[in-house]
Amino acid sequence: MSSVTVRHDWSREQIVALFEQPFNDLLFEAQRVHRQFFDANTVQLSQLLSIKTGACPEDCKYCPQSIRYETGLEREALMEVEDVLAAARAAKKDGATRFCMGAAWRSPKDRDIPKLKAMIGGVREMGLETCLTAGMLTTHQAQELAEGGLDYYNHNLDTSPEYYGEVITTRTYDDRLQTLEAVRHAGMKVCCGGIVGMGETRDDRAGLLEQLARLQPHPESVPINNLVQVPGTPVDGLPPVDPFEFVRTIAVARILMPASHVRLSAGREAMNDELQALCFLAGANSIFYGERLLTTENPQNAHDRALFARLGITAEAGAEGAVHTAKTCQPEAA
Ligand code: SAM
Ligand code: DTB
Ligand code: SF4
Repeated sequence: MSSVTVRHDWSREQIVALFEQPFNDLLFEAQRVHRQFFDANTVQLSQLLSIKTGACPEDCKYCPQSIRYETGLEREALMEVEDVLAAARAAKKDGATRFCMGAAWRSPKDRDIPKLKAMIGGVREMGLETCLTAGMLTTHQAQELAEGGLDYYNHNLDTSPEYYGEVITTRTYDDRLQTLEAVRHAGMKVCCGGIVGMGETRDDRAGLLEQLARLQPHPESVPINNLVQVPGTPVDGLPPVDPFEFVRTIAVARILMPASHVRLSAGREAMNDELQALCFLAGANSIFYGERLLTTENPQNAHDRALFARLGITAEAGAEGAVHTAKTCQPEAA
């Protein structure tokens, strides 16, 4: 069996050719790659918290938090540090190893940085990995956050460069790449992925993965979101992507970025257990855990624990070795 090397030069044609393989061949290859870099039965658990909700000036067509769409979401100011830390404590108790704080901003204001640093420092002291997603960053802001102990910054490319203009007009693809560059420059780990199901073509999905695989180094964490359709957003009501095409997207991400954690991200609430199991088989080895994403629902913890137990999956140990093993998670019904 040939060993896998980490490459940054995949062409669009090569990536499309991976997508076009028979499903079984693609999953077999993804699983082969996965096993060279990871324990195939371990999944990392990240928990999200919306620390500042709604009224975002950007026009991302998928997002319930944009002020431009009537989604019925109540706007909320930046949370208090103590409330964020209480949520992080609960997430840790439930077994999450990374706590991801999300703010509905175009970019943070410099005056917000000290409060964000206090949140980051407090979460880190609990032994959780820290992640923030708060829009575009300047080089200086990225450095400040890194000094505050931020492990990961999440900033997605969302889709291919060609389709991007159909989804967002208030910031460019290049703006996003610049923020990713600032994050890297400051020495933080990159969490960067995209969304499937916004009316894009397979070529666009290949284009997104091509851009991600071109990043040097690859993002350590690659969230693949299945669009959560929210009434009031312009993409609500689009035909959902064929579930097998979603699994293919995960498998191709795994093959292109063999050493990265590929996260089966938003959209699990609308998936059955069998589809999620196929995503794990395709090489997904991280999920958002906890009953809420940012503003929409996610599966119940008990359900996820039961699914892990049925599949013999173990949650990845955190820095302090906190684990929820398949052995300790009993299925709801044997
Ligand atoms: N405002 C910041 C930004 O956009 O850079 C951070 C928060 S934003 C909600 C983080 C990511 O969530 C987006 O880039 C997008 O990929 C994802 N997202 C937002 N709404 C979604 C939806 N309805 N379905 C799936 N993913 C979504
Ligand atoms: C990511 O790629 N997905 C997460 C996280 N990064 C911030 C957000 C998903 C949001 C889904 C819609 C919502 O709950 O508002
Ligand atoms: Fe704002 Fe982020 Fe939503 Fe875009 S994805 S509208 S930037 S919160």
